[in-house]
Amino acid sequence: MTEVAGGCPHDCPDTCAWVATVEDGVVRGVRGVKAHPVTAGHLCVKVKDYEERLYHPDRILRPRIRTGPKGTAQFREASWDEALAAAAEGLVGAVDAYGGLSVLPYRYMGTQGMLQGASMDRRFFNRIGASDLAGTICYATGGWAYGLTYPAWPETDIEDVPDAEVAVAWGANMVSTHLHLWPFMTAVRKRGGTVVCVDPVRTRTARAADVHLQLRPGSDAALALAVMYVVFAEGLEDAEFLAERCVGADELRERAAEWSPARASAATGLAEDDITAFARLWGRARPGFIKTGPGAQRHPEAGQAFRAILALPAVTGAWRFRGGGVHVHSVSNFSQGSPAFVGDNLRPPGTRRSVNMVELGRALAGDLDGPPVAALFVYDSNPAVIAPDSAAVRAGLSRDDLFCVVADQFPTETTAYADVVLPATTQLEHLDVMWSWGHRYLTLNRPAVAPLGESLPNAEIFRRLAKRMGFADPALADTDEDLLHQYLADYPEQVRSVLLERGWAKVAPPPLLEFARVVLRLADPVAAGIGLDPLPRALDHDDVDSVTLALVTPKSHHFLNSSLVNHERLRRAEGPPRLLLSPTDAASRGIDDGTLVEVRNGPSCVEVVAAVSDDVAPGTAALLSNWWHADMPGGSGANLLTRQDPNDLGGGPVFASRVQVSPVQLLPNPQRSGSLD
Ligand SMILES: Nc1nc2c(c(=O)[nH]1)N[C@H]1C(S)=C(S)[C@@H](COP(=O)(O)OP(=O)(O)OC[C@H]3O[C@@H](n4cnc5c(=O)[nH]c(N)nc54)[C@H](O)[C@@H]3O)O[C@H]1N2
Ligand SMILES: Nc1nc2c(c(=O)[nH]1)N[C@H]1C(S)=C(S)[C@@H](COP(=O)(O)OP(=O)(O)OC[C@H]3O[C@@H](n4cnc5c(=O)[nH]c(N)nc54)[C@H](O)[C@@H]3O)O[C@H]1N2
Ligand code: SF4
Ligand SMILES: [Mo]
Repeated sequence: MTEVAGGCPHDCPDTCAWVATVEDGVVRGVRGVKAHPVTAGHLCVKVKDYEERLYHPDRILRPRIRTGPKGTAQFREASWDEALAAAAEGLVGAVDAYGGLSVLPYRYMGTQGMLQGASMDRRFFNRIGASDLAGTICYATGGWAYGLTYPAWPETDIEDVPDAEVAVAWGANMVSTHLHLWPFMTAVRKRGGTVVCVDPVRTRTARAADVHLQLRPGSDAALALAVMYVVFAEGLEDAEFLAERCVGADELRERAAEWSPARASAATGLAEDDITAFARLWGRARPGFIKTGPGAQRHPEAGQAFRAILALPAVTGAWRFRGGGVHVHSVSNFSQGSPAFVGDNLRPPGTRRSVNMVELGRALAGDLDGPPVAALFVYDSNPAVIAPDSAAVRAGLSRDDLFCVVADQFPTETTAYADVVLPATTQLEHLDVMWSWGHRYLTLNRPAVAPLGESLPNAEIFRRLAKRMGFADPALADTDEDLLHQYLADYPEQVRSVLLERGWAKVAPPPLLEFARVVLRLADPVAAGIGLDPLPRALDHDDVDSVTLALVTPKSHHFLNSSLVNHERLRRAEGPPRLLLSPTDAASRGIDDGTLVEVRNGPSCVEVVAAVSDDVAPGTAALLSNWWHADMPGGSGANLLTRQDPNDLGGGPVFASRVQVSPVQLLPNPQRSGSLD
């Protein structure tokens, strides 16, 4: 029996360190590493039996070539030689006809590893001169808002949170999505502190918190400004911190003065007294800490909402104290690969083009400056399910004149459209190194077993493809070990040696500009330059109709985006897809618990069974993501109801919409299917 140190590859802020146990070349199990200060030896329900993913019967273990119409998932198996030849021919065909920019890589964080997620692939697409993909789909809006408000200022280290007095999960369902932060949040109770959850849904986190503020989706800015109203009105602000460290404090105070708890109550649906009580709690906390999740970024005005939330720790000077402040993500502690690492120097001279991944449907429809997308290469992502406006995405993927390669470990609703499918390895079969967006540890993952079947690590797939296409650049031949050492060169020797020896190592935050000179921007002229009100602004609720409901599409407890939805154990644990509806909204529509309902946004219609409960307030509905379309009664999932228009900051997605909900008429009706094709 041998033990191999590694870490969870999934797009989760925790990046748990694990050890795989291997016997006779077979992985018997994985378990968490107890000594890790954050992940502490506990793997979540999704990953604790990860050998199931490695040996899952659906794994793609040989290349496949399409034999039927796109979308029908009809393939024959092929050799790597044949598959690489076909992939190279398709890519060269696109480049010859329209230039490199007509090739679009589509990837996200199927794996968070640098080697299999952002190394040889980047070099390869740079060498081709492909379009760039703007990776906006998750955290762009919060990241931008943080950068605008706190230029060069590190996020609060989550290990310090127990020293706070109030810990707020603001649009963050961490008991499901960031499990290893939760003990640090609840530790504030040891000092008599309070855990608050701000969320339209009574999630697992809301239930476990001391206070739940169940606001309307998209109304966070009104709540945050009203908190500031009370803080300023009652003299709870840190005037010295505001004067010394912040620009725009006076303007912000004036803006906040427009948002009395009464006005915010009308906008948010919260009781006035609850808003005032929260404001006092926040204003008196020494200090307060806020964790914002990506979930609250899914709205048209989310950028402004985030700027308002992010101002709260500045107004009370929470940053002066250990554990105080805010955590959007911790990515800036890590290298994202130097320009040489990602192969910027390999790119042929000429123009670049950035395509917003949120607008994939439009890009595939030709709604772009410059050449059309003639070739699409998808890896580490499942856009047919996870990208907004699935109808447009699937129409684009169906184009006969689009050449499409998809590399994945499993058949997905995206591989169904591929001309060539390439089999990828899992984390237990390849080398990788992972940064984290929740904590400050790098994690090394060594392969526990050799690749199953003919599957290959992404980096090897791109190495082979580069060779097949005749690219002679030495950087395109670097091995995974070379890539690892090149990446680690961005860290101090001490981090490198600890990582290589122990499997995980804490990195120091980037050096601050001289701390005393750092200025927080509560009012921001840069914001005006990108079309935003320079001050965080909120909206009243008065222009909203009473017929439609605000739909949110948060994460499922047992899945990781659209990954793991194909695992029977997790599907059983999760139970079938459900639309959460309040008893009031259900009764007024003649809907009972268990009724099959249709959820409509304009012409788009999704069918799902209703779950009637107080977990959502009247006016809100929630459909957990990301079930695959085929898992839904009408054949379409949540993203049929979402639209491609980005929100107000950073090109982020709007995974929310206003929907009409009604019982499905059980009479035969050929138009009731939500099918996309
Ligand atoms: N189990 C599980 N864990 C995951 C994932 C998963 O799919 N499943 N996905 C991973 C990824 S990629 C990400 S980005 C993170 C996401 O982590 P979270 O942001 O915690 O997850 P979400 O469920 O998207 O959103 C959090 C909460 O925001 C609420 N919300 C929606 N709209 C608003 C709003 O306008 N205001 C406020 N205050 N709250 C709002 C939702 O009801 C939801 O409960 O989780 C990661 N971890
Ligand atoms: N409606 C709605 N839509 C959403 C969200 C939402 O809250 N609501 N959340 C959004 C968010 S926050 C995110 S981050 C995105 C996530 O969207 P994606 O990043 O696309 O995540 P997944 O759905 O998990 O798909 C990842 C795919 O990568 C594959 N994969 C994993 N490892 C490897 C590998 O090593 N090599 C290769 N070639 N493939 C691999 C997996 O098998 C899987 O099919 O979804 C977004 N979509
Ligand atoms: S999904 Fe997150 S919590 Fe679960 S094992 Fe992976 S990193 Fe840890
Ligand atoms: Mo995400």
